[in-house]
Amino acid sequence: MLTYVTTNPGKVREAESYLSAGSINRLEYDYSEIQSDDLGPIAAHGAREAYRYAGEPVLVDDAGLFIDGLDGFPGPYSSYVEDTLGVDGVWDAAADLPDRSAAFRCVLAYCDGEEFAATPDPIDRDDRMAAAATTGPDSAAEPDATDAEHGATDARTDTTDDRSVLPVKLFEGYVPGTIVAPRGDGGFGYDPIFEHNGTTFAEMDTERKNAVSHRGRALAKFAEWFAQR
Ligand code: ITT
Ligand code: NA
Repeated sequence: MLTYVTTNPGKVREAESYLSAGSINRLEYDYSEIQSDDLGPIAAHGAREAYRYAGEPVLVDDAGLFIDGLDGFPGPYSSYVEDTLGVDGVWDAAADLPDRSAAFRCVLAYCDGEEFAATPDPIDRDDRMAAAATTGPDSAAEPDATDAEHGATDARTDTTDDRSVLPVKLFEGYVPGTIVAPRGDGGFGYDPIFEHNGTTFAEMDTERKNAVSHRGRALAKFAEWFAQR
């Protein structure tokens, strides 16, 4: 049984739809989020913490909206910004940009306390990131540039605790789109202002969103890998 760790019911709805309901538990555990420009280290740190807490295989989901014309804002701060500026506030901030292109990103971090087999040659950027972020005790003891970039930074700073080097496997999904005036009442979060191929995510049902979304793509990679685990 796999435990999906999140305080966000919208994420669980999408994961259940993708992985089939009944195959995951939801654990509403608010792990600590480290400061980083990158979702990978945040998710990896969260997965280690959640695994220590739950003691069973966990999947942590860190996501964000990145608006090109605002230098990637709100990015890793998407949750905080939704709570403060709000979705309408983000639309206001983007409305006058000459170019309103944006992307959603999602990083799924899996931890079950075990090592992972060597990853085959990466086939795209997302897979390269997943491969680079698979860390064990050796990579944590001898950090390299890839490590520092992609996810094990927190493992090195927490040297008092051997368990901080728990291996974590990352799966990234990305979807490009455009920021638009809010439309639709499905989905959650920034879905009403994110348009993909003429339709906002809030105008799509869960299945249709999963077929193209950042989370759906990350879930697809995870499911393919997990089936062989
Ligand atoms: P957990 O950390 O407990 O999983 P959270 O909602 O705080 O829940 P994040 O830290 O990943 O999740 O913050 C992501 C922010 O981006 C948050 O404001 C979400 O509402 C929003 N978000 C994430 N995925 C989204 C999606 O598929 N569609 C719209 N908004 C999304
Ligand atoms: Na969060």
